[in-house]
Amino acid sequence: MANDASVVSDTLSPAVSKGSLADLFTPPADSTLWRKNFLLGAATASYQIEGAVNEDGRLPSIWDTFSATPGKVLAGDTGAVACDHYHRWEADVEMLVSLGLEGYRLSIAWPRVMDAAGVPNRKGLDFYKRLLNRLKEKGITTFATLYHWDLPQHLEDRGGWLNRETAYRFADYADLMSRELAGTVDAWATLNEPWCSAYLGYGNGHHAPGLADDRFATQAMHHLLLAHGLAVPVLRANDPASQKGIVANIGRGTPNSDSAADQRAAHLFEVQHNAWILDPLLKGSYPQDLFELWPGTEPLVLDGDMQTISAPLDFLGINYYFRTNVASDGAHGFRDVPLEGVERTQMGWEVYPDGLRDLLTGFKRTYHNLPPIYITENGMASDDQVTDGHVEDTQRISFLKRHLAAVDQAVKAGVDIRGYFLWSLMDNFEWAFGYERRFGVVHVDYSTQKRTIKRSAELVAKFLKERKARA
Ligand code: IFM
Repeated sequence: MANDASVVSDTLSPAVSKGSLADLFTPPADSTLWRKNFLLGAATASYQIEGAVNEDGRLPSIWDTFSATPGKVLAGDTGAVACDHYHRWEADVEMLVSLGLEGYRLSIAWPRVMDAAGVPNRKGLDFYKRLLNRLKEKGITTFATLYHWDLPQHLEDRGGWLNRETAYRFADYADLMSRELAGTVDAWATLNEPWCSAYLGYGNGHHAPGLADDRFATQAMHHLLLAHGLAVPVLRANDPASQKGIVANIGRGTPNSDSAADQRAAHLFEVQHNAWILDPLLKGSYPQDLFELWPGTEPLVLDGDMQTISAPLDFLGINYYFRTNVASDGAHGFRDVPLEGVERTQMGWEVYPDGLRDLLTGFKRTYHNLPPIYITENGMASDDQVTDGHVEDTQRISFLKRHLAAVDQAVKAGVDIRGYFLWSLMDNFEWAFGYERRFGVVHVDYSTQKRTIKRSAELVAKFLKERKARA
């Protein structure tokens, strides 16, 4: 099906060529960004863009169930149609190529490629084969995430991530995908943001499957990480030439005062958001402070699990969005103390690029075996409107420039960062916030599926073109 995307032409729109907006984005001459081998790409995820939830044998996922439950998603939105990427993928790839982006991070929908008995669904597999082959033909570096939250509902019906068996089913799924897609994927990420799957899905219920118990969160996290650890050797065996890693969302917590209690609160915030994932992966143990925060929530860990989970990684994907200012809650934990007068995005998230730099340099100090890093997501939501065919997303342009500068500072401080993916290529289904929050560098009109390149994407394209010309 044809797409109505207006792709970037050789002539930039007048506002960009005038220079002022371009200057808002262009990195300084000594920036790492100018290095040709620093990968710049964009990211998406299956449930957020594909739609076609009932086509070609796709089975229901937990997000189909959750979004169909009244009150769970803003305005009752669902991913049933989303960006209709399942039908428009060819034009979407053309759009990505026209922007000069060098990398594309996508995810595979588990319920599209395998049935409850583990039998492959050829039609679903063919979709990803066509897509990945086309990306390779176009010279795009491909990052494929196996699990970006769309668990098959039949697995949730048997306990989902609370059931240890799900980790073994995930390894079977990784086996199928890496046998079928070997050679078309440059980098495999097992999981996207296990913190969100575990905590938002099973700890506070804001995401599918909507359960709320801290004990569930820690057990679900353990099974997610076990699934990751079981999948890594399978991916290595089936597709040795590719990189294997995992994607973690990280959060910066800063203390509301110099008091020891608030300092401790900020530390615990980062334990809950970062060490909970990174310690088991990189140290082979859970941070004990986590169980001080949530007494009695130690997950059931069997002999050998931590060794499985801490299998060496080729890369670590890092997703960063904002910081949280916290104070002691007067007991063992922390509470958010939102700062006033700071810049925020449409999500209400504070714009805080230094947090990205500080976390990255901190990880380098903490984890001696820190693998090479890709920033697998960074970006912001704004209430973007199309006016006279253009979208002036000025705040995003400045946001990207400042976060890319933070990445550059971290590289210069010695952190091995190999690339950066914009979140997101296009506006999409933002989970519990539905379609209201727009994270794309391309605008999507959901009533017509028309794509409009936003000014931010034009500037990224302009920069990439200049970088290519200089190489
Ligand atoms: O849209 C999400 C994405 O799926 C996972 N990381 C955060 C993004 C913005 O909330």
